[in-house]
Amino acid sequence: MAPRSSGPEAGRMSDVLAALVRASEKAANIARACRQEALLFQLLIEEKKEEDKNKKFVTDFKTLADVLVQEVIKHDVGHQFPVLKGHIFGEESNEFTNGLGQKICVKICETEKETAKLLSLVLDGNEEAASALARAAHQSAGELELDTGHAEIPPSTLGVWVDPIDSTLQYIKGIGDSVAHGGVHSQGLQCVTVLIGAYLLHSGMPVMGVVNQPFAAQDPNTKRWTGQYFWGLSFEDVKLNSLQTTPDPLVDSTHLSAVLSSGEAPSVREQLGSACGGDIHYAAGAGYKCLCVIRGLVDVYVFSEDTTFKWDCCGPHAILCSLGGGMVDLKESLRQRREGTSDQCPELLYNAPVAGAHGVDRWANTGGLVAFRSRAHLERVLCVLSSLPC
Ligand code: 2IP
Ligand code: CA
Repeated sequence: MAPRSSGPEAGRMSDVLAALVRASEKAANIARACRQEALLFQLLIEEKKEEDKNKKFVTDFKTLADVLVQEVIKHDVGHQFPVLKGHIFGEESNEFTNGLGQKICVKICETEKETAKLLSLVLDGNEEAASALARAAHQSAGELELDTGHAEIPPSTLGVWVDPIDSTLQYIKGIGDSVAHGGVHSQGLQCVTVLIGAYLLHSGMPVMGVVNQPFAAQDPNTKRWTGQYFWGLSFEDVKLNSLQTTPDPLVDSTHLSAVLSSGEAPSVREQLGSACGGDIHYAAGAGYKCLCVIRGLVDVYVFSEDTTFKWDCCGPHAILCSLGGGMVDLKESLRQRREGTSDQCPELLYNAPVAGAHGVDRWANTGGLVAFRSRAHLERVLCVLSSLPC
C-alpha cells in the first residue's frame, strides 16, 4: 500500500481518523482469530514482567496477540503517516523471550513470510501458528472513507495512544454467554475493546478516537463473533462521531446511572449506589465502561483508583468530547472545588508522564476519573462524592 499523504504536513482529519479506524478493524480481526483457535490461544499467553505489571492483578497476562496487535497498528498507521511513526505509544513492550531464552522484538516485517519467520522464533518453532498470525497481520482491513468535512490537522502535531486489547483478563477467560443487564455486560468477551486515540502533542487534549468491540455479538449457530466500532472527532468547532446523536439540552440530572469497576472503593460504591437509586452497574474493562457511557447505556463511569492509564482513556475520551461530554480527573476536580480555585473540571491530558513515577505508573490516571456525556451529570457526581479524600 502506498502512503496516502502527499507530505509530512498533509492530512485531512478524516484520513487520519480513517487510518485509525482501519487499524482498529485489523486489530479486531487478529483478536478474533487468536480467540477462535484454542490451540493458538493457549500458545500466546506469557506472564508480564515485574516492571510492566498492572499492580491490580496478582497475575496479569501479556499475550503475543496483544503485542502483535499493537505492532500492526503502529506499522499500518505509521506507513500511511510516516510523521506519526515515532509518536505512537502503547501499553505493551514488543520484547518477547522464547523457550530458549532468546529475546525477540516482535514487529511487522515487509512481507508476510518474513513476519511468519520472526513469529516462529517467538513461538518456539511452531510454524503453523506463526503463519496463521502473520496472515492475519498482513491481511487488508479493506477500504474506508469517513466524511468528516475538510478540517485539516498536520499529523506531525499528533500523538497516538493504543491499547491493543483492553480487558485482557476477559479476553483470556473467554466467557461467551454472559447476560447483559440494562444492556451492560458485567463480564465476558463483550467487555474486550481495542482503543486508539489521537491527542495534540502540545496541549495533551484528545482529538480523535476509536473504540472497537471485536466480540459484540455471537452467531448462535456458527459461534462466530462479529464486532462493531465507534469513532469520534473533536477539534476546535468540529465535533463529529459515528453515533449520530445530538447532545440532549434537557438532561434530567435528578436521575443518575453509573457503571463502576468491581474493584471500586466501598465508600464510593455506597455513595453512588444511593445517588443512583440502584441504577448502578459493575463491568470489566475500562474501555468497555467508557463505551457504556458513549452509547448512553449509563450516564457516567466513575473510578476513584489509579489503575487506569492513558491508553485506556484517550480514544474513548475523544469520542465523549465529540458528544459534548468529557473525561475529567476526579480527585483534582474535587480538590479544586474544595479550595475554590476553579469550578472548571480538569480534563485528563495525554502528553505528560506522572512526575517521579516509574514503569506503567508514569502514564496512570492517578486522580481517578469521571467519564460523562453531560456536564449536569458530572456536577451531580462531584456533589455526591464531595467528601471523598483527595
Ligand atoms: C485494564 C482493564 C481492566 C481495568 C483496568 C485496566 O486494562 O481495562 O479491566 O480494570 O483499569 O487498566 P477494571 O475492569 O476493574 O475497571 P488491561 O486489560 O489492558 O490491562
Ligand atoms: Ca487497558
